[in-house]
Amino acid sequence: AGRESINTEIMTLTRFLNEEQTKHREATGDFTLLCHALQFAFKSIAYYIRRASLINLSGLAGSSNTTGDEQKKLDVIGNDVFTAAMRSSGRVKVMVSEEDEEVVVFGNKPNARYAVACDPIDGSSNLDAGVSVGTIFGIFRLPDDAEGTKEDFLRPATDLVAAGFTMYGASTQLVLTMKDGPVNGFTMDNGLGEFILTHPDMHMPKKRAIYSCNEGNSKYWEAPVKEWCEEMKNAEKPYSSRYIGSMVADAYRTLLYGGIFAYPADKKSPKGKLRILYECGPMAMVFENAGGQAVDSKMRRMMTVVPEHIHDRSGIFLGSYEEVQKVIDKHKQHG
Ligand code: AHM
Ligand code: MG
Repeated sequence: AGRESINTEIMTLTRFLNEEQTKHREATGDFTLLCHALQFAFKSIAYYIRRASLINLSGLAGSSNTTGDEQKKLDVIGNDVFTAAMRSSGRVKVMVSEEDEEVVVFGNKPNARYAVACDPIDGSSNLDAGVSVGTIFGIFRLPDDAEGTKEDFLRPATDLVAAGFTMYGASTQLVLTMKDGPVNGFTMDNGLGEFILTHPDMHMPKKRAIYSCNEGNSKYWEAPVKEWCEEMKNAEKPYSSRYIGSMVADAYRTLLYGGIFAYPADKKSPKGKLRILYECGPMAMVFENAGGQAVDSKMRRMMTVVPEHIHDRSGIFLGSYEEVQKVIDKHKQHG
């Protein structure tokens, strides 16, 4: 019988984080500890999503089971797991979650120097159908005298020290990038219970491949967006289209295969749908660091857009450098 070849030198996320820390002599280890807490949150959320239909977590929050126990919707569980992990890390001063109207302040622990923005389970309308969902996160380093308020988040994504997302799909994927750094992709090995570095230094294709947008909204789109989309369909070799309706899944595919993901602002949603702080900004950082581009519906670089409120929305075009450039050029033509 053939012996299984076993790689005993794998790069786990834990090892990766340790090696990153030793590269920075001034590092205190606080960021590494925060990442360990993130890692635990991802593992837990992945676990609960996999078990969801077995242990009856799907469906709406507030409904009760036969014994009258309160049932929590997965959205709520995801948020609770994430919040608990951030709190217990002792390194996070303040957090914004899509699930909470206000910022969550963890109090004045001496080593809490970070602010974390997250969408714990993005794409949750897909959950009950078993379609991939994920967690999106962005991390800011706070000044030493920061109080931990919502103002700490009203900054552009260029201020993020790290960002990324997970996708709970056929396997659990984690995409992580640091400021001006490479983009690294990890895959969860369920047997080991570890994220393994499977996609080091990701670079996305410069052009073509798949376009991804909700064309059901095209009636409401502005003229340049309509034209841009028509041109992809009428190209000599028309583009392929895929739309899952889970940003993490649509973005992950776009990152690997190339193309563009768009959720433009339109006549129905003049501000767009997706959130600047914990959807657009972190994704823009990942795509730029992988060689792509990201702009909002006014064709501003997404990473420079500053939200006025923590839950502000924006239109977004995100993808291969040249594919996003086509959208920008189309808008310029229209003046
Ligand atoms: P959510 O945060 O409420 O899950 O909404 C965000 C999701 C994204 O994952 C996805 O890109 C988009 O909404 C899909 O929207 P639509 O159903 O309008 O196409
Ligand atoms: Mg979301």
